[in-house]
Amino acid sequence: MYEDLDRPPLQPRLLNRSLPPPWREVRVLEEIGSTNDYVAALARQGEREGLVVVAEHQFLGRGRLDRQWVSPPRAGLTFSVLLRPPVPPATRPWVPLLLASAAARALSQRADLDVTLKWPNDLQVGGRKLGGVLAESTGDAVVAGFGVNVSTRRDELPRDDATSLALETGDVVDRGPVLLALLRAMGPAYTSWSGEPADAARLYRERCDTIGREVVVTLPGGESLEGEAVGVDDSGCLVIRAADGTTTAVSAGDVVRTRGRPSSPGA
Ligand code: BT5
Repeated sequence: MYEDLDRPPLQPRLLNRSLPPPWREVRVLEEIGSTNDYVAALARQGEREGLVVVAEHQFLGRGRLDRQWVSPPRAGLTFSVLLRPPVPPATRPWVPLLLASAAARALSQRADLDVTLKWPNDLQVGGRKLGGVLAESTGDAVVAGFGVNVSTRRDELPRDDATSLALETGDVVDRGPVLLALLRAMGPAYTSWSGEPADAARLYRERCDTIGREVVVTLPGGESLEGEAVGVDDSGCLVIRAADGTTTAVSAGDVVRTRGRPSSPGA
């Protein structure tokens, strides 16, 4: 029995019915430190691509740059997928971004919301963080971990600018159908991808709400860069144009948007 009626457990049998390729299996774990660590360990042991591991409770969830991903049991979706994309190593970083673009589209349709991407890997609604993606690779495997807040209440979220599907829609949202919608969007996006960075970049730009905004980007070393985010190039870097007209392509960092609305999101 579970006590919170808004948070029913996932049903592996339903989740494993009619999964599109490349997904082979959705494995539901009751509790694990990090689904990314679990899947990466399996990848190193030779696990084939197409495994999806979901945790009902993840107690050591990781974000980028040693940050944490926190979510109460069964409040959100915390899962990782294993892929072995037949593309050169330099192209692999596009795989999680391609999946994130498909995820944003699926969440938008499913919940009737405008879910966009904040560069590089946030799923957001109106500037509020709904989810995030942590991509890691081991050998030729890509492990893409997704955290999505589903029934999470305001007092359970770690930041004021975080949100959940329930908070945005005002409805009770069941995680099972949301996970299926995500996998059904991400599977075909992956299998139909040409492997060309430019094709993944086009899909990513269509969903990226950072482009066209005035931003401050904090770089991993602590420095920051200010200017207009004018695009995301074909290697996934955010291109910033400073007030003096110089442009810089940034490969990692955190974006704080200061103002501006994208004039044409696909540009
Ligand atoms: C991310 O990192 O947004 C990537 C999160 C990926 C989590 C998934 S869950 C399944 C898989 N297994 C893992 O161990 N991880 C992946 P980043 O951009 O670094 O954002 C982390 C920051 O987001 C934290 O420092 C908090 O400020 C904030 N944060 C933590 N939990 C959050 C939540 N539930 N909702 C919104 N923001 C959150």
